[in-house]
Amino acid sequence: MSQGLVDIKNALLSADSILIIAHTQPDGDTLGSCFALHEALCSMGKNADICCDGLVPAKYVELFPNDIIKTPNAVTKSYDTAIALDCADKARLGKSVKVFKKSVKTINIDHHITNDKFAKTNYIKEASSVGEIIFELIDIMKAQIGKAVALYLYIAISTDTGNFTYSNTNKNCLTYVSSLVEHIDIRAVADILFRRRSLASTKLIGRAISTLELYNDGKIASLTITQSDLKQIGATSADCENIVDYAREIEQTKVAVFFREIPHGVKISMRSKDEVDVCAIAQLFGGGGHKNAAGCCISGKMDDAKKKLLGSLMEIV
Ligand SMILES: [Mn+2]
Repeated sequence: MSQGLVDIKNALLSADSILIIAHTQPDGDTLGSCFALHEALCSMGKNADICCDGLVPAKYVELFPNDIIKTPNAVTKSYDTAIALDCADKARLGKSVKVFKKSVKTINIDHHITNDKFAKTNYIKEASSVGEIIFELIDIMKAQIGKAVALYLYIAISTDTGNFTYSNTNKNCLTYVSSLVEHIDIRAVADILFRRRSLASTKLIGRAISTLELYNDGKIASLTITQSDLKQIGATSADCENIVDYAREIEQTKVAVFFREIPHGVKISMRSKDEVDVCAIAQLFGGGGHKNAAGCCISGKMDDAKKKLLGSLMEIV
């Protein structure tokens, strides 16, 4: 048992009021972790709230009771303890940073090894997800794991591991999830998380695939969406998420690129396989990311942006 987590358990169980903070542009891990901890603390009679500078994404709305989350502006009282979950740095708190700073005790639980330890108490551990760490914390707290906690932890762990397929999927998280499944209808939840999309994003995938272009013997595959595509289909930028994967999944693709027209320029998402470093290419254009997943923006017209980016890519692939 980790002493760091025991200290956090003691801090939470002796706190008068606790504010749990999710990161901006919240994802399944930060939301699932916040709601699981909130539910566990409330079940033990603690006074806890959740705060987030950002809306719950449409696809998660039915999984999380929306009236529990407070926006930073709606937080009027002060909490003696604030705990940030899945935030690699203070900037990820967004406007919630002002309520975080007001608390006497601040705690930061995260699984990004780049975390800059911005709180007074920091617990940074390499784990599949923060959900995995919250499972351990709830276990140490000896809180009951019922339907709600099981659902939230499953959402956190399954989304951050790409439905248990990414390289961060480990024995720990699979063991924990195996003890959660008796409480949840895994097929129904997985349907919502992984096998359902809006009509607009379905139409957008079709439009994007119809623009497929191949370069360097198919090692580079690109997809393109313009603002008029979005308008015609009635889709939003949120519907463009993961479109690049349709190019990445082609057998011979080494680098997949998704070009999306934005006001005054082009937003570019890149995915690569193996040793191809698309982060280095993104950095040439002022962007960044990881070796196999990176992005940047290029101002100006679509044709010029494509020419510039593909030109650089063709030199390395
Ligand atoms: Mn995470």
